[in-house]
Amino acid sequence: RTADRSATDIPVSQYACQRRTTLNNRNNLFTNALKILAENAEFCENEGRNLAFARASSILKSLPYRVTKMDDLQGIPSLGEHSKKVIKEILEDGNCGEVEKLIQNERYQTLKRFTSIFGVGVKTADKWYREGLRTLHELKASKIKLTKEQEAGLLYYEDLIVPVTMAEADSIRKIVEEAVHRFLPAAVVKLTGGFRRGKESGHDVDLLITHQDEGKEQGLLHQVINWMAVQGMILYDDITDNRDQKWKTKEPELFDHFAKCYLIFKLQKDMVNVVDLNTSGDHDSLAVNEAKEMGLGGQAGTCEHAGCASVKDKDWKAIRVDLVVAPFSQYAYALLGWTGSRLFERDLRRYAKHFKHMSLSSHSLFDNEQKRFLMAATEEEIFAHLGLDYIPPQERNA
Ligand code: 8DG
Ligand code: MN
Ligand code: MN
Repeated sequence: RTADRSATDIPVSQYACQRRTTLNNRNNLFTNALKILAENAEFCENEGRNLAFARASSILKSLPYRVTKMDDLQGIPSLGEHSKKVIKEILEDGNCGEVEKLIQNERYQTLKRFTSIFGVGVKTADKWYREGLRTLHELKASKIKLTKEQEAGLLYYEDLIVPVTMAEADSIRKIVEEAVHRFLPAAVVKLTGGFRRGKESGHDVDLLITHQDEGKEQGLLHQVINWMAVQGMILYDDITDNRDQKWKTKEPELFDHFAKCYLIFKLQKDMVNVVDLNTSGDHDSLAVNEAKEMGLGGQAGTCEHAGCASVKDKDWKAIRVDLVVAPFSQYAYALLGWTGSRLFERDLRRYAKHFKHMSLSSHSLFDNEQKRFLMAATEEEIFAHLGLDYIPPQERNA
């Protein structure tokens, strides 16, 4: 089949939940550039611009062909003038001047560096930048007061910037499941997030926990965390119940009230079945290179700084893990909400509101006209309530 597109092709929806987006992205060249522009808009706290570039990037990811000429974009929604200009430039010159300049830009580089630390958001990174800080060394040397979370983020930085592999995610799932079963033998521990969408690596491991007998799951999270802490599996933990302020301000739409725990997990390397722990694609080159420059990352890394975990041949890896506990009656909604991608979730909610007058969250679906909650035991039922074709997790990589 040729890569050509014709007017008879099925129209592309502006809603990510009406598109099938696999990991087979034929338009990497464009989406990588748009992602950088989206990221920079985020660093400038320009939400509208951030979303516009994110949407443009997402729509290109869903196309079953590679864009080779501007004509290929006929009838494709969500592409603003700016995004089109970027695509045109890449088609003509192989790259985009604005993006090339941006990746050399000191503020962009610094904010990217600082926000790659666990616990550091744009506001904090920008404050540090304005105070004249540029590198992690300068940050550590400064007298700036860090939160407990940021301290842990810096301490395990070199590990946390290395992508988590599927094999690692799977062994952590099994370890957590074993811990959970000590207290509730029939509980379910499900791998969600990017790994459920078929990604081979990710920035963390997202685990959703539930139990058939609703109510039994109460108190479980504390028990499990305590037990794992005693086993020496926990480097950092932050349990929240329903005061998840971080997410409320950052992404109010994705905010939920489940008991959850943001962890830094200590994974013994011999617990992982597959050999290659240190290599993986999809590296964040800026952050990884920086770690190497600092003598932090890579194989032979040691750091003179007193606060750094000295790393020569250590037999474990620090890994970010999100644990979420959902009551059984909300499980399908929680599963859908925690599988992502972010943009897919966002568009599901937007679609529900605009076309169905319904409010979707990770807890429930509320019909604003019938004034009632719609129950669902499976994700398929939720899509059916919304009048949408079912999109499996592997096709939610919007
Ligand atoms: P990655 O980790 O592989 O980089 O990608 P990901 O798995 O898609 O991203 P993620 O940041 O781990 O998020 C996965 C989904 O979980 C996403 O759809 C949003 C949701 N999510 C969090 N944290 C929170 C939270 O605190 N509250 C709510 N409601 N949702 C959250 O990750
Ligand atoms: Mn994740
Ligand atoms: Mn996560």
